[in-house]
Amino acid sequence: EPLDLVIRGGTVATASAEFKADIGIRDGRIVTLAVELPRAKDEIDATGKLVLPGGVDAHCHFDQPTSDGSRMADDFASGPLSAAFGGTTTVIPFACQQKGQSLRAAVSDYHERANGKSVIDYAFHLIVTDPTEQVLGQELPALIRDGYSSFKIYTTYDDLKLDDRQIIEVLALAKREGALTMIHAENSDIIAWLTEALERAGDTAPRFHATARPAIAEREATHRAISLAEVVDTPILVVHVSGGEAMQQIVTARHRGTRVFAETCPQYLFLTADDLDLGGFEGAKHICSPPPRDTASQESVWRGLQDGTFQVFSSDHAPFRFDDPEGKKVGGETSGFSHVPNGIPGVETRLPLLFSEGVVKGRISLRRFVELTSTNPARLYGLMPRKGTIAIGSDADIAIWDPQKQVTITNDMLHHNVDYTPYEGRQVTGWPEIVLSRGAVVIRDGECLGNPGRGQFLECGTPDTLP
Ligand code: DUC
Ligand code: ZN
Ligand code: ZN
Ligand code: ZN
Repeated sequence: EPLDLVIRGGTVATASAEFKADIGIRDGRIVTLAVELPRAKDEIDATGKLVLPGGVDAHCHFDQPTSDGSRMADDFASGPLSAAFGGTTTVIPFACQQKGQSLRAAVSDYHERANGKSVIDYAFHLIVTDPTEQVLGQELPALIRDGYSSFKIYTTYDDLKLDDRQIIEVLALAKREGALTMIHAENSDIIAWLTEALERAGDTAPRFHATARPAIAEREATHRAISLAEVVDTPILVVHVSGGEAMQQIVTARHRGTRVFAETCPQYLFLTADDLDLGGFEGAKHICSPPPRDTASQESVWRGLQDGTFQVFSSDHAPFRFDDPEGKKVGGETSGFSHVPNGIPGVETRLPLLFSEGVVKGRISLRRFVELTSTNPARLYGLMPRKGTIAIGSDADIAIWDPQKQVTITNDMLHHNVDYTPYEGRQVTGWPEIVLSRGAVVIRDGECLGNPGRGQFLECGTPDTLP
């Protein structure tokens, strides 16, 4: 049977190997890998290029309602489109339960939001904010079996956070049902107390967001989350880890034998708290939680990417426009940092930033890059072997990467609906040239060739949390 497509002459990289091979694709899947394949109906010349499994962005927020009157700028069309332009072929955004809402209702709501829009495949993590008896006893176990096998819980934000008892109940359920719990770890009361003190003193400029959410608040909640997971004896994944203090809790726990996984994001490599201090309200562009810290933290995070402390590198794309009363300015420019929606865009720049500063500059290997950005998230969230690798039988989700291309990042070249990028003016080496989703070219030379809605919903299987 003839092949639909051959990707010829490139250097294939997976999490475990780099080799020259042609890739044969039929019906959207990789069916052969060989040194020299016969001609196919369609051919892509990848000579001089890297052929990588498309990125899996396991932490991004699209069209997620907020409680402060703000609105996310990206929906399930623009978010995945922007991801695809940056070499990502699978996104795992969140379906967030509102307090008082059934989890099932939340899931159908997000399916409606996503239906017919995405250009690439997507799954959902749940966000559990209201672990009632109904949710823990019936809804969540059924949803886990239906392909929603990971969920996030919060230790902060009044409308999202769980107390320790609730966290234990949720973790016990994750253990029983074989799900993976992701934890946002920041001590809510420390933040509230510091915020009130800052506001009383009139210190409400954007940079005080970082003062109000110090590393110690993250360290304490990370320690506590790990302790609760140890009591239950179940794995957890700590999301958006910002620096050395929280990392130390994770490393120490792992030495005790706890299965604690960790994620970090571009903002902790490329921004510091000084980026919240740009004069006037400008710094609000970089308000996210946990906040970016200092250059020593950036170095710690790089070390963690090198030494295996981190398994996953995600964007935490949380898109709010800057110059917009439904964005960063929802509370007005003078009402202070505590009224600014938390989050920054980054779904399109995630891979180029890590490739350029990590692989090109020799901080991490190409294999490690693939592992952190594609293979590990696919594995941990139950999408392997369909996603996250280049192997026979896997979906032909592939980024053909030009490792030499020089790009100056500017917001007008990006495809999100946000009116700024935190990385404006930054020079990078390496950018995806062609992106395939299930064997179809969706991006070529800066053009989208895939229709919105061609992306499919993915049911996630059991998370692979073995060490
Ligand atoms: N946590 C996230 O994961 N994203 C945006 C804001 C936050 O606190
Ligand atoms: Zn979070
Ligand atoms: Zn403690
Ligand atoms: Zn997030």
